[in-house]
Amino acid sequence: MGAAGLIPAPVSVTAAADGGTFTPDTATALAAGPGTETAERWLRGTVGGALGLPLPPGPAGGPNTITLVVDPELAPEAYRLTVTAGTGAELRGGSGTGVFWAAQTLRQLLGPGAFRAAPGAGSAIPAIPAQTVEDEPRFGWRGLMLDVSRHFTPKNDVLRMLDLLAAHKLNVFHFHLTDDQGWRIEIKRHPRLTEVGAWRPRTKWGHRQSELWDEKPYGGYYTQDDIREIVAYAAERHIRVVPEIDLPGHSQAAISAYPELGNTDVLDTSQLTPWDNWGVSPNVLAPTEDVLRFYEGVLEEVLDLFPAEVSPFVHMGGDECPKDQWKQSPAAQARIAELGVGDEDGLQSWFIRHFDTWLAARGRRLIGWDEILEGGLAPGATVSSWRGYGGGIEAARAGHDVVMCPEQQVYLDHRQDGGPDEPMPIGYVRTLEDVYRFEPVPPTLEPAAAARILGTQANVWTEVMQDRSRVDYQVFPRLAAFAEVAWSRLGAPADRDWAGFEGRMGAHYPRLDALGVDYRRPGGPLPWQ
Ligand code: TNX
Repeated sequence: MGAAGLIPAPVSVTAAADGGTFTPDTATALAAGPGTETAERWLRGTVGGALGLPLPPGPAGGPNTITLVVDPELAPEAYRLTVTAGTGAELRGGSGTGVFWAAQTLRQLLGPGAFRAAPGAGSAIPAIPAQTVEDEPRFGWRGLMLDVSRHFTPKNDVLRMLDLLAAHKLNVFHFHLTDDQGWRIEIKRHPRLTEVGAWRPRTKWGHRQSELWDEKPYGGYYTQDDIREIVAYAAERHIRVVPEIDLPGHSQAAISAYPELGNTDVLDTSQLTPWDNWGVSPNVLAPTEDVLRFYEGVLEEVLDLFPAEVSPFVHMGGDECPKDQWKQSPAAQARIAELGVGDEDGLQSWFIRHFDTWLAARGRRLIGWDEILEGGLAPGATVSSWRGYGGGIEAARAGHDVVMCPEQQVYLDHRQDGGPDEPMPIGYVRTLEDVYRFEPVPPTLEPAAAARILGTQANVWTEVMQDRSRVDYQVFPRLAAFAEVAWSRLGAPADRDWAGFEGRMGAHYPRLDALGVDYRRPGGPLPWQ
């Protein structure tokens, strides 16, 4: 274990033979080479602000200087961080992204004070031992999915979450923007999606300790300017944002805003409100050309808000689409015959294939939950494997890209202890150690198929998380273990150095404390949680 307790663990840390140290002080300069602007701004603003260091510009390699360099000899996300006794630190990355990850490591070496918003009283800047850190991520897709539909995450809390992802070297933010219980993104050509679809009349679900049942209206949404701000803030931190517009199920909020989107021959959809209950609404989209046109209009605005450089991927959901309404609807049955898609699974596949083609024509890629395998996978689709590994294995063997996020392993809404005091006691028990032993690539997978696994993400469904502190509690500290699984090469689950990780967490908790994260304490929930 490195003395600084780096998380995620780097490839290697080599202590310098001279045993000396480097202590940044007010004279420390920042020398930023071409392509390192994001790391420069972040170091000056975030670390400089925390420690009260102005970090004025200076010449590369100058005395007492932090030097940032892009070196194309390294892989784009790789970096080498060299701390030289008495002299300074060099952050050398394969691209601006690698330099940015090196800056995250430097912050950890600078101690918990570097995680505050301003210098704490008497917080001295620690001496950093001279050393070289070599590092490179295992996976290119290291993500977190946040459900902002079941409970709305205010914009500033989203920005804060992006900061927390960057601090853990995670680089994909999957933004679950629509669901039965609320539509959260402003769409100018369909204003009722947020005027009506963002507000449910009440919240009719709850758990023993979570007190969620509420007769009051609930909601919220992001304006297009909010979305642009979130996307720009993420890009500045080398995080890609993948928007999700979920269809053809999980669509009751949209149908309540525009009743013609529903199966009007079996239900008077004009009476719907966004779903006020837990679980999956039976009210799904009607399989019509008009519905496709409506969602193409939505996607045109989404593509404009989430440029391809930020993410080529658009998530179209496809999960848990109840088929009963299509079975009962004469219009849907007629469409099955007319389209020649065989059955209701074929209809679902027809939706996804349409948007796969539509997105591809615009230079984008469709990603969807593993139910999109049912009825035939769209040719260009990438699969988020959530019902276990099976869907991901099948898709990877068929030559599709895959993001592994099995609910049994990395659903952070699920409880982290089996005891009676957990404030949100749902789902599988997944302790910090369980997450640490999660392996995204099934060992039985042939190498060619394993190469299709882009990476992994943890998913945060917010049915039982009504505010920031609940989200913090469920996500941390498990996200630290998850980040290490996604970034570091840890070997087979049984061989992982859990004790070593726990030891490094001893250095990580004070960082989370300095950041004001309401994480679950190792001993269990605090009395008010
Ligand atoms: C399944 S994962 C869902 C979500 C729920 C979650 C609760 C997925 C694609 N669908 O709609 O929120 O379980 O754990």
